[in-house]
Amino acid sequence: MKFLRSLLVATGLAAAALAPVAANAQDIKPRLIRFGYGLSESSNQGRAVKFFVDEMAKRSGGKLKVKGFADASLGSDIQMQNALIGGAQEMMVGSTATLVGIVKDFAVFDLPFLFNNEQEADAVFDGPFGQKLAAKLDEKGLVGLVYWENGFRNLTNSKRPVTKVEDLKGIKLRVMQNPVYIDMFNGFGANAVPLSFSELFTAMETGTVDGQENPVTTIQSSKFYEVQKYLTISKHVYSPWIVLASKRWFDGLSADERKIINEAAVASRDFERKDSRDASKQSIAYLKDKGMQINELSDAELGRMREMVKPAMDKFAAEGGAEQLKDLQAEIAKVRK
Ligand code: TF8
Repeated sequence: MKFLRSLLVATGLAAAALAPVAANAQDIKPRLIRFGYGLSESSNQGRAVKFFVDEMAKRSGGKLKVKGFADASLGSDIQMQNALIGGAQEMMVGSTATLVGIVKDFAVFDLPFLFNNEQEADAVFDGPFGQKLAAKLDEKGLVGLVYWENGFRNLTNSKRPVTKVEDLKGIKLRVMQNPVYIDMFNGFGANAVPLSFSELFTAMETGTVDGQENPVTTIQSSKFYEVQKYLTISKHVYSPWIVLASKRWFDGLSADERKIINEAAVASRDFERKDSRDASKQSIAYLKDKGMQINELSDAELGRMREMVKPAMDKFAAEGGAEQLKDLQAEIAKVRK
């Protein structure tokens, strides 16, 4: 009898070992994971979500089914963050800039002219500074998994070419719902209008705002060239995206499931950054072809913008951000060496 039982166990083990997908041996339940995002399916954001969907299916033997919801169809960044906190939605990707109502410290990434290039940004976001900030989301009910690249932000508008800061005077410029952006662009002389991304296209189409600022990849994928004539390459802020999970949901998963999600997220990060950077190299030519008039800003002009933005930087520091900014600058200096 005893012999028979161990024979059955041995046979069972052998069968498990022969199972086609290693995931069978792991503690993974069939799950549907709703993953919301604001850009279109054909954008760099959409391509990376698709990559994550495929990666999760592969790594879980098809059990962890991620469904992407594009075009803010589950809500704006802020609405989705709240749905994640409440447990009504599992995952999302969006701007860190829209998280400042939940963890104020993220505002440090909204300060202009911090990073010289993408490699510096990668090192800071993936390093201790970026990880420490992401960990602060935990007690607010969110899990910060990885940072993706949104990119260096540039200005567009429908009124006139912006070749010097004075050209921004009186332009109604949509910004993200974030105090640093509002102060920065008011400081440049524009009229900053905070709006969610999902309302932006219509606002430009109807003339509620004259302009906006976003990376060239987004100006392309969201077809802003249809309603904006002028593009100024200003690269005023390096903008990250962050992939978030609902903590309430994540904590209920098995260790195997959490491991798969973490690893698929890291793979998606590497895919997304490369894909976005490749895509952005084509964007300028594409936008020119669509009729946009494009100009760069001279170094002298960028220097003046740095000067003009000092009051906004000082305000950020005075309102409790001084330590953050000092730490971030130290981290960037370390990376530069
Ligand atoms: C913005 C951001 C957006 C992102 C996206 C919706 O301007 O750059 O493109 O938050 O995830 O609002």
